[in-house]
Amino acid sequence: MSTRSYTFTHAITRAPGAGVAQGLRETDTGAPDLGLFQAHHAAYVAALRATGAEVTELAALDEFPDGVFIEDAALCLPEGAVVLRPGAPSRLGEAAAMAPVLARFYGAVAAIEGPGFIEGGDILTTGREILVGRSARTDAAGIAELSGLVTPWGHTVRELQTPPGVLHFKTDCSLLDEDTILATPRLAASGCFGDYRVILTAEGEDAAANSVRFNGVVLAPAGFPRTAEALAGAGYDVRTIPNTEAAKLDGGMSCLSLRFTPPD
Ligand code: CIR
Repeated sequence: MSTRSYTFTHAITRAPGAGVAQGLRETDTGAPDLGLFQAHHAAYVAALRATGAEVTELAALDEFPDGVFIEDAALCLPEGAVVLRPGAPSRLGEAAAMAPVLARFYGAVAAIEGPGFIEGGDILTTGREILVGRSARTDAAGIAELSGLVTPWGHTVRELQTPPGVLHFKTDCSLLDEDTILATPRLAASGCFGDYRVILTAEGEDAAANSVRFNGVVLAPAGFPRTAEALAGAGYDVRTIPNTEAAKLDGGMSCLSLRFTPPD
């Protein structure tokens, strides 16, 4: 089994911008503090870099307050990159901004043209397959178009359902290794993970499910000690990153980067 779904030479991040307080959120728990967000983001970038990866830090996009959540605008696979089509109207333009950036690394940059929608937060690439959760942001047409693009690259797309009221599929899960997924009890209970090994987030710690395996480490949001302990107990090298400001905008660890190895 390949480790290519979690070992990467590169990552791309986008700085949080001055307008980040205007970012989308399901429940208003107060505006994120830009200075604190920048400090958390710097810790996240440093943790990626500490694994030896080359991290490209893009400047904030002033017109897109959610641009820091760069994962939603593109999907990077070993064979090529896909510019996605966010289902949130205010985020649609973020995707177009990614095309020239991806072209620096990839010969093949495809794009979801629509009419469907698909956001990266709903896509979990496991190495065996690409799981995509239908959600308020990702519809069947978007998933079908993605499938049409990546099937010729040798990937299999499996459509699933993001739990109702949950922003993205990966709000509730993350890949830990080729066989193992970290998931909330509510998502795991749907049975969608079949014969993958599933590690559950601890009670009251659903927000820890949006962690990210990157090379030798698992970046997990700080503040969820029992889940971090379970991961460490299972042998993962956990690095906790403060995430209070991104969390006010429903963001976690995976949304803050694109992770990939450019083709030779
Ligand atoms: C949004 O609602 O689109 C942003 N405020 C949060 C996006 C989080 N992205 C992700 O989980 N992949």
